[in-house]
Amino acid sequence: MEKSLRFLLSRDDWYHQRGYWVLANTFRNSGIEVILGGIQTPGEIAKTAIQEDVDLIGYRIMQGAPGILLALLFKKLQASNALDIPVIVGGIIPQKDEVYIKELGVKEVFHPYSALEKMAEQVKIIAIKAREKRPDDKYSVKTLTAQ
Ligand code: B12
Repeated sequence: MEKSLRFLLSRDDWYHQRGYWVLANTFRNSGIEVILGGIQTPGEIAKTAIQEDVDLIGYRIMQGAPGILLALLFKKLQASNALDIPVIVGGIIPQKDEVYIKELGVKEVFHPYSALEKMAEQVKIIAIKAREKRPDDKYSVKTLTAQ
């Protein structure tokens, strides 16, 4: 049986919403099931991701502290044995922070003017690879194909 990819999209900021909605729409149009987390703390993101059994977490960060937020998120995921859920990040991410958050475990960072359809294809590959590596009993469905 095939299960479509499920992504959680969360953000840290009330003011800059446009990129978040544009991206949610792009992912949906490319066949991804999108869970809209809205504005969430790292702890809330980890909890929602596990409850909703998602294949990927997308976190939009605008407010200048990506290192702190992501260190917390990975800590929460680790505490729940859920580090196998890949995390991608978008928004305004300074270069020095990008290096650090990738060291923490972020799979990809998307900046302003990233091409939307290309992003969707890239993140699907990240999510599929991660799902293939998960233990069989962690998710009920084992196979899927990119749409
Ligand atoms: C429109 C805009 C606003 C609007 C937002 C309207 C809305 N509803 O979204 C308003 C007027 C509210 C606004 C306010 C402010 N803004 Co403003 N704003 C912008 C602007 C011009 C465009 C943002 C935008 O919508 N782009 C279009 C979307 C589609 O693209 P995007 O957001 O870049 O998203 C791309 C990627 O980031 C990524 N992505 C986006 N979301 C996600 C989510 C996930 C999960 C993933 C994986 C990827 C991803 O994919 C997209 C694909 O290309 C940018 C400058 C710029 N050119 O980027 C400044 C900018 C973001 N704003 C900025 C600032 C400083 C502010 C203010 C603080 C200004 C002020 N002093 O009041 C306030 C915020 C107030 C506050 N308390 O926080 C700075 C941010 C600097 C920073 N964080 O380091 C910028 C970069 C301008 C600048 N050069 O200084 N802003």
